[in-house]
Amino acid sequence: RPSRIAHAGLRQKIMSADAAAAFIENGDHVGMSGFTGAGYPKAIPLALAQHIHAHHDAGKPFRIGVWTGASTAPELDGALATVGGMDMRLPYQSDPTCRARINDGEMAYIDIHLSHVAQYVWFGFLGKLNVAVIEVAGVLEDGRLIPATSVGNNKTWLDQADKVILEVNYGHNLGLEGMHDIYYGTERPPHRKPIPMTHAGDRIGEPYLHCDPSKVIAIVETHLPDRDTRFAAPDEASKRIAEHLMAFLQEEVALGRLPPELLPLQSGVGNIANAVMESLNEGPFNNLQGYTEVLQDGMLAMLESGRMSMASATALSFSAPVMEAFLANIDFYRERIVLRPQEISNHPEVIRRLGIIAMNGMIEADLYGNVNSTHVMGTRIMNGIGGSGDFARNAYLSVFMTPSTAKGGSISCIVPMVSHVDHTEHDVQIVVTEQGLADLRGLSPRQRSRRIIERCAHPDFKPALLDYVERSEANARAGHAGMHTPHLLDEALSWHSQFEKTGSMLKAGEAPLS
Ligand code: 0RQ
Repeated sequence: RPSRIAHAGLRQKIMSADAAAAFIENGDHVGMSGFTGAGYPKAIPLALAQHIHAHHDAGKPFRIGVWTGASTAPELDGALATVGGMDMRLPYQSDPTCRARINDGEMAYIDIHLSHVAQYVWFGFLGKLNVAVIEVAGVLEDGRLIPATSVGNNKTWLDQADKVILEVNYGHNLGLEGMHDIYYGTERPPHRKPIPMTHAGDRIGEPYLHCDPSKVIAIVETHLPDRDTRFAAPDEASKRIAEHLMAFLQEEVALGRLPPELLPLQSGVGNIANAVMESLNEGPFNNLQGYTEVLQDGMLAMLESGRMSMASATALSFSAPVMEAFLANIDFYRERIVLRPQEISNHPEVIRRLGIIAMNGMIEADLYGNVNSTHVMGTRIMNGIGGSGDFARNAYLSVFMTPSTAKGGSISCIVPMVSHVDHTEHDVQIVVTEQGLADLRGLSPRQRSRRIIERCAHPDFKPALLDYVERSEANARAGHAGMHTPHLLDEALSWHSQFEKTGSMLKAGEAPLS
């Protein structure tokens, strides 16, 4: 096969994954590529996990800090978490082993807004980045890099790290070349300039990543596929959520609050978000645009059908069959997809200017519209906030979706008070469950509580929620608390504590807890 490393000097740096991994030292901060299972290094993290394992076997300490774009895959997060090789992980993960280690207290995790990560590193907030490990599709003659299926924080890692290790993955289709738009105009304050973007599809940068060849200490050649991100066929609850949302969007168009082609769409991770995209593909809107961070199967289908004219993202996270269809038609998609660094795909300035419709999943919402996206029962991390906060706070419309119950109906996803807050009442406009949609715009807290219970709560939990609200208000009227956001402080989190004790929230509030 012809070499994908056109730079003669860099060709001298080719070595095995094992030899490359040996450059990474105990205590290093390592910036790895990868965003929602796309474009992450595959051979080096596996080799590194073996090195770490061997050190631990010999009684020697070896743990590193791992910074990425977002979630990766078993070869990276899974392998390093399994050997206890990470002392710090940021900014987002979704790997089961990694999650278990964090929740067991064996490794630290910092859950950061995805748009913040690059600038935190430029500002020096996270300390020195020692090594960058970046997967790319190829290296040009002058040392610039052809990005792979995600951009994430790669520009920043390449710029900020002392040493660079590249994985050149021949499995990535070279038709990706030209799909990326790497913007090099971001400065540190006080020298920042407006980001020159007024449409979701604007190209404001260049198709390649800059890389100082003198920093490259190793190159590993691979031929390995990205994670196969499978989506479940939409279930009844997802279909109902999508229906409520479609009806709402049509009404907003009828009221003149949205143009007929809507505004650029952001769609979160997971099955529900994917199901909503599938519904949008069935009509009635045309000429849609995407301005999102992850392009999943659902949005690609909209590009294919012509329902969506273009989409901007930072990563391609497809199931294997959809990836195959994408590659078979890559020239078509190159005209319609722009892949950007995550500091731009998730930039508050751009999101506010374009007027994004943000649609994200959640774990629970409370009566007043606060949303928990990250913690089960307030203490156990699920994935992380990801980009949901970047979008929710700055969106034209911010929508949060969940089935009304979880775990076979034993948990209400509408609770008196959320057990952890990611998105405050100020950043949440629309809450949707399969029961219905609550439009919270222009409502005071007490109005919101009634609307959320009426529209979104499951019938099994409605009476107890209403009872909680009424008793909270009575308590406030009696002068024991405030009427602005009434709560019974002793009871506000009792649904969660009851779940922890009994495995169910059903009958919460009916009997005092022992
Ligand atoms: O657990 O898999 O063990 O059954 O949470 O729940 O209903 O499958 O929903 O796949 O849409 O994920 C918030 C996690 C929802 C996701 C979250 C349990 C439930 C199940 C998953 P099991 P579902 P989804 C851009 C945007 C934050 C990041 C983000 C997420 C599991 O949307 O990570 O938005 N969001 N990024 O059983 C206990 C509850 C529960 C509950 C659900 N109330 N209590 N468990 N579950 N509700 C993309 C990026 O940023 C990269």
